[in-house]
Amino acid sequence: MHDARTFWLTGLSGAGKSTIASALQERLTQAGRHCTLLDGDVLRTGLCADLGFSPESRAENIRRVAHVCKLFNDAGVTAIVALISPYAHDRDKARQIIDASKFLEIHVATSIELCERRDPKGLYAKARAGEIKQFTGISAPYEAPVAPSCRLDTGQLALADCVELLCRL
Ligand code: GGZ
Repeated sequence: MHDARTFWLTGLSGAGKSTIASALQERLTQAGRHCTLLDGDVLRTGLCADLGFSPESRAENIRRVAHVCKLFNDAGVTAIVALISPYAHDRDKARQIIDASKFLEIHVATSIELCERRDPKGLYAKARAGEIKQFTGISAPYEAPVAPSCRLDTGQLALADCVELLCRL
């Protein structure tokens, strides 16, 4: 029996976090592992619908999600998180809440140039035009992990390779 852990994917909007997270979920499920996907985009329509993008709101977002991960891990379910989670301090708190031995910090390290070129939802264009404030990478900081469990650059790696690397952790 595998120990349930938390794969915490951090990176810019458009970096590929959600795509990798859902491919990993499919792969683990096929292998018979119980797992759940916690995607920032989705959580912000429900559990975290009251939160914005100030540093305080992001900290609260991450705190809530970390507690949910802990509940899942304690119940034997692996959690796969896709959150920008731009502040190192907030990710460190998530690591403490979840348990350092179960927390895998995955940096989806796609360059901002590529994320902005992809701009699947047009958010970078809006941020550049000043229509979205505090946008990560444009008008709000992103603090890259210093020593992540794994770094994935979707400009260099295919999706299947990303999943393979995560399965080896
Ligand atoms: C960053 C924003 C912002 C601002 C809206 N900054 O790529 P998406 O569009 O689909 O997912 C992003 C989502 C970010 O939510 P998170 O919960 O992951 O953020 S955090 O961990 O920092 O709390 C993005 C969209 O919301 N979005 N405004 N200002 N991303």
